Amino acid sequence: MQFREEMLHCYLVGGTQDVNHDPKRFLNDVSIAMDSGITAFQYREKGTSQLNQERRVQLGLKLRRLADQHHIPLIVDDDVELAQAINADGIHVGQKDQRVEQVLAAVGNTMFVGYSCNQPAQIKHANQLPVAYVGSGPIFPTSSKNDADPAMGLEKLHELVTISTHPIVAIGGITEANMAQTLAAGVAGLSMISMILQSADIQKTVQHINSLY
Ligand code: 3NM
Repeated sequence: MQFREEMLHCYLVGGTQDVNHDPKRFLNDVSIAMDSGITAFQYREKGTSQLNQERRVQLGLKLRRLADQHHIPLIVDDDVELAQAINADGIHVGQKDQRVEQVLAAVGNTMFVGYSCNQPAQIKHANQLPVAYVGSGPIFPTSSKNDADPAMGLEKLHELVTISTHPIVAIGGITEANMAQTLAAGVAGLSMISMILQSADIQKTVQHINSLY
């Protein structure tokens, strides 16, 4: 699937570690989020995850079918082998992951690449690369990522937006209370784990996010 900037509008990230290590609940919640209108999904099996690579591929293939049914892109976090095994549309690479140049070379034009940048120098580096989008965060404090950097706040986010030639999706601590201000910093979209996966009403939350556009 070809990358389009609108895919960043309501970009859900998640893995089984975000739903009490319960793969059934994970697939069910992701499916509800897709039915409700998320515009992209990133499979991020991280940290305390107990799933081995074989189970990641099995789960990833189910996510592939769900994403196809909903015509939204499936993106894999930091694992070229898994992304290729499940025919992902995109791959997301962080600063602490495999080098972005290596990933770009490995996937060629079979997948689009997203890249995490939260410093001006990193954005300038990304400007030189054929990445599809940049993810910047954390904007606010978050408990969903163990090794997250300190929260940057909205002024710094806006500074990054002014430097980047790629569309930026904001991530980290985004809630229904701060999402409108975050979007007003000039980003192309909002990315979140807990606002959606911990929501008491996933459909209502996704619709609320999409009402900003
Ligand atoms: N990446 P929540 S923050 C996956 O700063 C991830 O790059 C981040 O979770 C970054 O929406 C983050 O629950 C966690 O705060 C986002």
